[in-house]
Amino acid sequence: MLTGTGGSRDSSCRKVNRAIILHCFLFFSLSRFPIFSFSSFCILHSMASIVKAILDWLRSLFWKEEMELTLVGLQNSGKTTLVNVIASGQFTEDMIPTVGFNMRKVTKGNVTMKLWDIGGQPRFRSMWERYCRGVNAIVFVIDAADHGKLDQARAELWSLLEKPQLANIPVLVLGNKNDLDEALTVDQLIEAMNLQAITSREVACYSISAKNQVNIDLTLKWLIKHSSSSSSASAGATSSLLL
Ligand SMILES: Nc1nc2c(ncn2[C@@H]2O[C@H](COP(=O)(O)OP(=O)(O)OP(=O)(O)O)[C@@H](O)[C@H]2O)c(=O)[nH]1
Ligand SMILES: [Mg+2]
Repeated sequence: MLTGTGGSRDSSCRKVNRAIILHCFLFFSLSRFPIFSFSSFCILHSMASIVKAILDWLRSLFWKEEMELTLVGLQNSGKTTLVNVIASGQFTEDMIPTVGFNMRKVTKGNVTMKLWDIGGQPRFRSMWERYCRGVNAIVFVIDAADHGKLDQARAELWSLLEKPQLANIPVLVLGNKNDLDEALTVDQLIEAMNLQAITSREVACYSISAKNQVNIDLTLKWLIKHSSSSSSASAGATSSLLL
């Protein structure tokens, strides 16, 4: 099932409509009573906003979330670059291929993400499954501009997803390097990776550029949605497939 951005826009419109109706109802109900004037309505409204702000602040103090994610994908696809961009917002051109794995903890708001970044060279691929077990989500990064490696990327993705230990773990497929002219679009990537054929788990696919920081916020949003407390939430984005 394809879900579009329209879904999330509709829901925020509904929220705004509900808020307007609630405010009108409150105002007209209170104005029937002589002691409630427009100014008392405004005072009540500001008090409610202050209480809400205090509750939000208290919630942010006590509500902390931890999640684990594993990034896999062929060598040179941009996994380590993406982790650096998520962690520090910095793009570094000269990257050293990852030997084995890196682990990085990144905190975004109330969510602390433990990011396992595994080397993509053939000799490290046998480690992928082990590091993907039990994580909240698997992030499979593809160099969308490297057409020569797409078949290999698809084979590795499917081989990983067939592992029984990884059943049901949500997967985010990222077509990186969309700043390059030859990069596949998200629809081309969905087709090239045969993502429509995945029926037993949630899959989303975004086109990103770690270099130009394109769709990094969308990626983070999807990841945070899959932290343990909110893992039942569905991904609502242009290229999400809920299969
Ligand atoms: N043009 C472009 N280049 C990128 C982008 N992201 C990463 N790169 C470059 O791609 C190369 C490989 O990046 P890495 O992050 O080392 O790739 P990796 O997937 O971690 O590679 P391994 O550690 O060997 O598995 C580096 O030269 C990066 O600068 C991007 O969005 N656009
Ligand atoms: Mg790396």
